[in-house]
Amino acid sequence: MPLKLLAVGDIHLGRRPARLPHELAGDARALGPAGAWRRVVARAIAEGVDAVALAGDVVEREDDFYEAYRELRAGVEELAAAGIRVLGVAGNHDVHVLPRLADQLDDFDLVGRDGKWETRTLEAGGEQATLHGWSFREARVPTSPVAEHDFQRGPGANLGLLHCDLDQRGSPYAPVMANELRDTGLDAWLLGHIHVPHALSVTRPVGYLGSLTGLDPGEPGDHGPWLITFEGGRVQGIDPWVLAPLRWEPLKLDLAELDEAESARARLLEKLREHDRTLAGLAEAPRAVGLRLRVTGRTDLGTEATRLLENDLGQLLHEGETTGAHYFIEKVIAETRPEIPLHKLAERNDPPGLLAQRLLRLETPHSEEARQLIADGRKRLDQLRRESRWQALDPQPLEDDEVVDWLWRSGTRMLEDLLAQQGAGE
Ligand SMILES: [Mn+2]
Repeated sequence: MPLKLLAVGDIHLGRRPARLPHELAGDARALGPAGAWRRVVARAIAEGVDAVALAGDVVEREDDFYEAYRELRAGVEELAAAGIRVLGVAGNHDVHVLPRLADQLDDFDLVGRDGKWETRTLEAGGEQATLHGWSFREARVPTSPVAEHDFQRGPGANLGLLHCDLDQRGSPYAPVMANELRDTGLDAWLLGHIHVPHALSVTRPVGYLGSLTGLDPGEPGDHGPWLITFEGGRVQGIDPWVLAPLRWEPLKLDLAELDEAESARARLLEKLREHDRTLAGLAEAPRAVGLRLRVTGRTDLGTEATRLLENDLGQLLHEGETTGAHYFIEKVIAETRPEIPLHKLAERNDPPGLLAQRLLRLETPHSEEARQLIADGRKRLDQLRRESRWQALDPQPLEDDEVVDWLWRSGTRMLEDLLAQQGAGE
């Protein structure tokens, strides 16, 4: 019988998902980290794992003590009652609150308290494994916790559980280089901190578990815990259990040759039916899916269709036939292009021609000409964002693709308007 450990990345209990449509807002807790944690507990028990390990940032903020306490206690008690051990290390978000929680919860074992490495022996059905763990002792740790430590192997396969900033020299969050981890001689390293999961596998057993659930639209795709199995003193399997109750999904909707703007919605539904079938293969299907919709294709109805889809923001669109998941649009990114070929227009020297030439440059965003255009666009956008009335929104720095998106949107709209004006004058 293999030994089964369920490894859980950053949970961030206490955080609520933002941008939920009105009808799901009352469900925010069940859709967020707390709901994801409950799914972990239920499935760990159903699948009969031997231990659950938490890689830090279990709690969002130091003052989320009570909510985290309720959720963590409920889960830990259920797991303990089923004979499942629960271990964890503290990260930079829960450096004080996680040890305090551990003091309250007899069945939660905090490993590596106060920045001192500790080991635990896991055991089941004659199989053993050794877990090495280290916990943050203060919110900022500018040195590598691995560098000065001499790792002594314990029984069975040996794995490290650590919250750290991988390959970010100079980071204040326990910077660790990949070669340092390799040099420890352990068989696997399960890491917390970065929310994008690595493609972990038996041949690539070192990396980030990823956040347990996508905490915002910037954390799209698969999220969940990982099942680590040990047999014959070795790591035998590393498998993701994608089970987050809320999933953020980038989706491309091609509107080429649209007959009327309204048909964009039918195309979207068609696409969602197809997409829903692919989600049926996950360990547990999401209850809600937030779409970042990228509308593409050459159509003169792009602007109108985009406005229609933008009107659908904040509404439930569809209940997946296969999974029952509720779909909603979180954001529409307009990338449709006018039906008139830009290349042909770009040969002209009138205003539409000049505009077409600039839009074409955006097709190769790394070219020198495009970079100049993006830099100019960013300057203009930053000026707007600095105006005092927007300050309360605390704007994040603009990504290149957001600038490109804005240029596309305004440029193609303007081009459509220019061409419409010319058409009217003829
Ligand atoms: Mn985190």
